[in-house]
Amino acid sequence: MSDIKTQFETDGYYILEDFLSDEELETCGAEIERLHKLGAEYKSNEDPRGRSFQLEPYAKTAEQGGLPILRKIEQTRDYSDVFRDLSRHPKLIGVIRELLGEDLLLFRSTLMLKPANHGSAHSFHQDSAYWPMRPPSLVTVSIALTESTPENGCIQVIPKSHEWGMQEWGLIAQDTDEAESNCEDVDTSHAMNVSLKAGSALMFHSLVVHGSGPNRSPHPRHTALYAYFPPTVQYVSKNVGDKRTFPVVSGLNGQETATLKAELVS
Ligand SMILES: O=C(O)CCC(=O)C(=O)O
Repeated sequence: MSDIKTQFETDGYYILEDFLSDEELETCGAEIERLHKLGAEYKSNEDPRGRSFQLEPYAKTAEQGGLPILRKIEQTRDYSDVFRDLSRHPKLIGVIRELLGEDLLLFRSTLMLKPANHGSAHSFHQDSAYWPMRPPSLVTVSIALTESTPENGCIQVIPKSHEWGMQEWGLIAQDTDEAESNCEDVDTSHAMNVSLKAGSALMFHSLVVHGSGPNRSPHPRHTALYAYFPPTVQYVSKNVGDKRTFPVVSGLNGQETATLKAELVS
């Protein structure tokens, strides 16, 4: 087994340092600004695509620098070539292949934004508790597009918590100083801040308990979040006949997408 895989399986996470160049980071920064303008346009035209651009619920002002204050942008692959290409970045995919194998599908492509002085906290949770995918063994990647520190609300993880099994969580967006949990039984005393330089990425198992603090600093914290899974993970649903199409990012005979029929769950 590779060192990367051993570390990931033992601790539940792995940090890929410095894989993006300054030029790539600049491109992402400019794209984030373009997406804010696009989101503002969709919202003012009441275009349903505006729903992918979520306003920061705890913002203290309506706008910042003439742009809406966004908390996240869902399905960035649909709106941005830059973030579609980032989901397939060769250095990133090389590591994900070591963890999950050659055939890879993309479950999620999101931008998590914590604007300066505004970004709210995410209380502790496990991603798999919210995702209709079983077994719960996807890999989430959080790529720092700006420096990510405890002051601007970096991710916190509880090492080895992927071994705890799935728990129940609640609403996770909060305007609190601490990224506390809604799950009463969880011991967060071993939670650890994961500071990242811009251009580095945290990869973690979708059962790892994690959260993030608020951004009380004058520096934005922007991260691109992706989640990958191998074909051994199934899409599940309570509804007969449900199916869903996922982008393929590696292998699977080079096909662009794969449509998975849901396995029924009660
Ligand atoms: O990036 C963050 O602040 C946390 C995001 C997160 O935990 C999630 O979207 O599941």
